[in-house]
Amino acid sequence: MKTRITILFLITLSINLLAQSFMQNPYGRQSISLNGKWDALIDVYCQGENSKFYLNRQPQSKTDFVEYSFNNSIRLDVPGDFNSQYPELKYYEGNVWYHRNFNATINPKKRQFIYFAGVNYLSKVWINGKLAGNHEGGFTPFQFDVTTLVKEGNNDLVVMVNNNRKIDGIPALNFDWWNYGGILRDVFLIETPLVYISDYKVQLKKGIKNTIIGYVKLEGNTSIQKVELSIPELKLKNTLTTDTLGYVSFEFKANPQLWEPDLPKMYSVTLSTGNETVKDELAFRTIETKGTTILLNGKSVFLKGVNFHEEIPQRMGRAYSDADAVMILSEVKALGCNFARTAHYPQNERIVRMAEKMGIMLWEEIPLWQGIEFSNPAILKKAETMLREMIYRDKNRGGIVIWSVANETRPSEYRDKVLTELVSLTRKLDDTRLVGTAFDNAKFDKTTSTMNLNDNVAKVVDVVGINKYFGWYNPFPVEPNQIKWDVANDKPLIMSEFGGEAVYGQHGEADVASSWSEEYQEQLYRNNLTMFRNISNLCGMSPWVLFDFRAPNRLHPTNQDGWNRKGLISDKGQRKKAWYVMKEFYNEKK
Ligand code: GCB
Repeated sequence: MKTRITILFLITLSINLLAQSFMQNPYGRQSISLNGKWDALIDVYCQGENSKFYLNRQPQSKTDFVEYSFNNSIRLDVPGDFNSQYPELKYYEGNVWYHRNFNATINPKKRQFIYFAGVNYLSKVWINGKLAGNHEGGFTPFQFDVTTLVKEGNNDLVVMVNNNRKIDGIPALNFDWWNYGGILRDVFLIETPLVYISDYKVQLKKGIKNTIIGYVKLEGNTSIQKVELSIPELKLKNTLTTDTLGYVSFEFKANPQLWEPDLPKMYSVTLSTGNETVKDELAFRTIETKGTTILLNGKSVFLKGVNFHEEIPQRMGRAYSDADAVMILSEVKALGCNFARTAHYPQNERIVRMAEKMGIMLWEEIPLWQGIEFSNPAILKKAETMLREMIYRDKNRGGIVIWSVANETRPSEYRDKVLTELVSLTRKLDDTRLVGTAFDNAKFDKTTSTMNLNDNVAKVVDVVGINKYFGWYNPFPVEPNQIKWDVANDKPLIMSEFGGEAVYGQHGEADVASSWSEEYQEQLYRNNLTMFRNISNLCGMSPWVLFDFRAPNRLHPTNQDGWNRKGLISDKGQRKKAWYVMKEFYNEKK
């Protein structure tokens, strides 16, 4: 009896760990794209809910009138942030109402979902005047089952988006990037059978190159059912049988060619029930640490990386398409990188998938960025949800090697507790990748000329990321080659950020920070690379940052004017002198 209860408890627990509010791989589904022009009302004084904009009411009689209308309103491109679409919206933070119509065909044997790949920050969705649901968080997907709300023919879809920064938000009130609001990413109407494949994981077992593990989860009125999993190129075809809750886990032998940056091999994988087929492209690789090294497929690897935001600087807006992903990632490759940090939030799935195809390992993190109110219990809950959503979405992306739970948070009792819980949740959700976080509190000890880090969270992660701006926010305390490092010396260390600002085409003294010159930035990079030679557990680096990016808090009128100028590449795409320093370093680095 006791064992049965324990087994039941474990099944429920594993299903709860999986439980998510959206399906795996929207791109492999039967869907209609709802991208395109949407009508929009800019609701500065937040009247829309009171006035029930979601009803999209039309005057009913000669004496009737309505004080809002989506007809002849401005129109916004979806996907895309609203700030970059009209000059008046550049700094806008607040409510925007989006509206569009779509056609649907009703089939009683099907379910309909509306799937949003990312809306910043709060969203509330109505179909035909009825609430479908709401979501908090700007960088992860969500979906609603709208089977009972959608009708045959023409349907009315209204979304209220709010991108106000808030003290209990993640990120919170202040962050160093543009607070782009709106329906930032793809929107789909997805049709599935009544019982459908909601989730699956197909990856190599932790550290084992010839064993594929995973699970399939069906959603709906489930019963014991067969699911066929096939990987034709490996001549693999397995028939799995779910339990009554629609869940089945598996483990089988296989000998895939392993994914690596120089040869990013991908396999087509198909999952089918009698009623549905979902296809994906998957990479198989192992990632582990051994002492102070990182092992990719059992071999030591140095992560030659760079940071980037989900932004197209030339367009001054969010990146959302495959073409955008190629633009950013081809510059990552051109620098000689095999690794990138998608700062500071889960970027769109197109970028993550493209990086994997192009052979770029990724560090992905949730936007727990400085200034977070850790003493507020709501924060842990929200952070857990964002972490679950990130890992849930990307657990099949072999290109992702590190999950990061935060960036630059101040140690405190609350913060240590929250981050430690997030680290352990990460491991429960996915034990096949490394867990890390970026710290900015490594300190220089004058008496010993040594960098130290005193932080409880560093003890619980697999890899320690250090952000250190020597040469910019702090001058080098002694000559770069004199600085010794004794930070987390029992595990791999990644210099997850370093750099300084320079305006492309601006020339000046290489030792004067306020010249904002390419020469100063170039020398700063050389000095940092000199210092890094003294870090014996250094396993990788990601300079800050690939492109100049927009940040409204950067107020120097001539050198910044709303841009963070730490890019190795300018907002117009020109490579600064420091770019060549990094390029040469990566070319030579084994
Ligand atoms: C940091 C942050 C990053 C900033 C950068 C800077 O430490 O992690 O988000 O943009 O410094 O430029 O100051």
